[in-house]
Amino acid sequence: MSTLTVTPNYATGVVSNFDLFAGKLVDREEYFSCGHRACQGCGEALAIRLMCKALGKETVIANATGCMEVISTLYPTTAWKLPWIHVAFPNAAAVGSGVEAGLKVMRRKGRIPDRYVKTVAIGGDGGTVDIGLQALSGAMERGHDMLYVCFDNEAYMNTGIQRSSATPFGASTTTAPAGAASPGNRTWKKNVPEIMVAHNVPYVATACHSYPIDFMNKVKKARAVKGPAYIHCLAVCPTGWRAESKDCIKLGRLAVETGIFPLYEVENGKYRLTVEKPEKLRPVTDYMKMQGRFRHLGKEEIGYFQERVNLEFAKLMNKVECIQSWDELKG
Ligand SMILES: Cc1ncc(C[n+]2csc(CCOP(=O)(O)OP(=O)(O)O)c2C)c(N)n1
Ligand code: SF4
Repeated sequence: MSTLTVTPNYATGVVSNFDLFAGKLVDREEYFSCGHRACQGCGEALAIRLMCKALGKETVIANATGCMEVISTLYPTTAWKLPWIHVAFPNAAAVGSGVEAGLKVMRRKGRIPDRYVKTVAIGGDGGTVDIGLQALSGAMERGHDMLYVCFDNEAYMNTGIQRSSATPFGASTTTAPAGAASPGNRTWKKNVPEIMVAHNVPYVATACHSYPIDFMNKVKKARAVKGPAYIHCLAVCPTGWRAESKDCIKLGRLAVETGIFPLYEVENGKYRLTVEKPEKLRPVTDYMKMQGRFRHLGKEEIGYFQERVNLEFAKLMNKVECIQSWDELKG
């Protein structure tokens, strides 16, 4: 699969020449097979399938426990057609680092054929932004030739919809339930892509399965990086978001069109929006009203949410417009 240069038009949502090119350029091989046990309309399972197509078969995956591990490996079956290692909740990045280092040494000693195999560590938001953050930071800091992909469904879904530090403000979860005393989750989503940028890794991106070509291009780019790379993929979870399965793709698009989850990449320090910026962002209520987890919110909380989204989007645009790449800075 070569890199697709077609990009979706923000206003129309149309990928120009998609029919002409996509069928030829996207790998038809499935590396994450059907028959797994994900809920209907699971965005995370779709994202995994797309990621695997972009990675291709010379790949090893270390997968922290979470929905994707639970639904894909019910003994004695597996949905994985790539070498795959189940690891504990906190240590996908640590195990990925070990795999990468091990492969390198075994190649050097001639124990395995000298060919390039990409190591990829994956985890949910709980496994990444909370309990796996230390291992992730270590792997990035040590400079392993490894891609880490966080599949962010915005809570600990497989254990019963507990909040994580990636849960959006105001969402009702089982550990941050909305009620008379609380509007649901009280904190703002932790910005892990920005934490990864601060590690000075060569490639950081945000993505969503609702923009499949954009996502696959980013995975391919990250795969080609010799060194650490990080992709933060928003994964719609109809079950935990109290939304309809049929709205999975629409919700991913609305997250982007409202500015709640902008799609961008940071290549050698240079920020770039990867989906055309709309003239005006859609109101956050377009996104919220389709999800039961926000149903209880009043005018005041929605007003705060909108204000903060505007601010975060403006901060990002500042970076896109002003920050130079490392090479440009060297002069
Ligand atoms: C140290 C530790 N604490 C708790 C657990 C139990 N546990 C397994 S998966 C999980 C939640 C995973 O959430 P997330 O990473 O967001 O993935 P999701 O299920 O949402 O895809 C928890 C709490 C564990 N396995 N290890
Ligand atoms: S709970 Fe959510 S993330 Fe987990 S399998 Fe179901 S839809 Fe997918």
